[in-house]
Amino acid sequence: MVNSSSDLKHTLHPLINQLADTIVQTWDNHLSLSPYQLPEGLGYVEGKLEGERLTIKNSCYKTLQFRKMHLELAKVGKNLDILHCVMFPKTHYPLPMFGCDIVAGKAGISAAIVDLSPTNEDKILSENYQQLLSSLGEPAFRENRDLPGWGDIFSPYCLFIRPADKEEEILFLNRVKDFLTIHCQIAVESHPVSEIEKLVYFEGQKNYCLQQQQNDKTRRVLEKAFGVEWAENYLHSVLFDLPVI
Ligand code: BLA
Repeated sequence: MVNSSSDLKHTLHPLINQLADTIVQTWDNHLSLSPYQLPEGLGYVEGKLEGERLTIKNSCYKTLQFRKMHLELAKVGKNLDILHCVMFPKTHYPLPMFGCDIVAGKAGISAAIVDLSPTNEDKILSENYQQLLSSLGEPAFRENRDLPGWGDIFSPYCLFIRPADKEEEILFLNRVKDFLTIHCQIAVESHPVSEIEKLVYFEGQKNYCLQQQQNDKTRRVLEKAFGVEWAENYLHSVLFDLPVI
């Protein structure tokens, strides 16, 4: 089992590998990373029930501004590859949630999504985020996908597409890098809020996590490989856990 986690990487869709490297490099360029300890036994997991084998590799960090920065790479059977990434700010920093998901099947990437999702009272990104995100210009992708009902957590800058070709895949990768760079730059210059205001950001993060937990597509993949109880625990304690306040 010694090499299994590095082996996984080489079997994934090239965009997932490239994006995983870009995410960690961008984090490392802007922030001072410390390791984040995931719950025991949930860093590298393999499951197989009635369905196909599911292999998951998690990397997790924390910084002064972020409670948890989670990057997950997963492979389901031979043909379904997933990248999942969420940055959870500490609740006394007035910062949105960064989230990114890529799902690649036999026919290529079916879903690529990235957003900076507001957690403040009005659920509107602050002026500094809006200005920098607007300055990136309108993204030009041929196939935009519709958000599901629980997707009301996402901002107007949310990008949810099916890339049409390699060029669009690289365009998406660069867009994610731009979102991350903006987020890291604003985060390092941000100041903590009061104990009272912190509750607003806690509620915002709670709402984000509760909505994400309603994604049946994620839940189904996990349930098929690990069972209902394991999937529920994983969704609550690793993918979308709530901070302790
Ligand atoms: C969709 N997520 C999906 C799909 C699968 C997964 C199989 C369907 C793909 C498609 O419709 O083409 C599966 N995603 C997973 C699994 C994990 C995962 C198993 O992350 C983890 C182990 N999802 C997120 C985050 C976002 C997100 C952070 O985890 C956004 C920031 C979004 N995924 C997201 C959305 C859909 C999706 C919006 C489409 C859901 C729908 O159309 O109903």
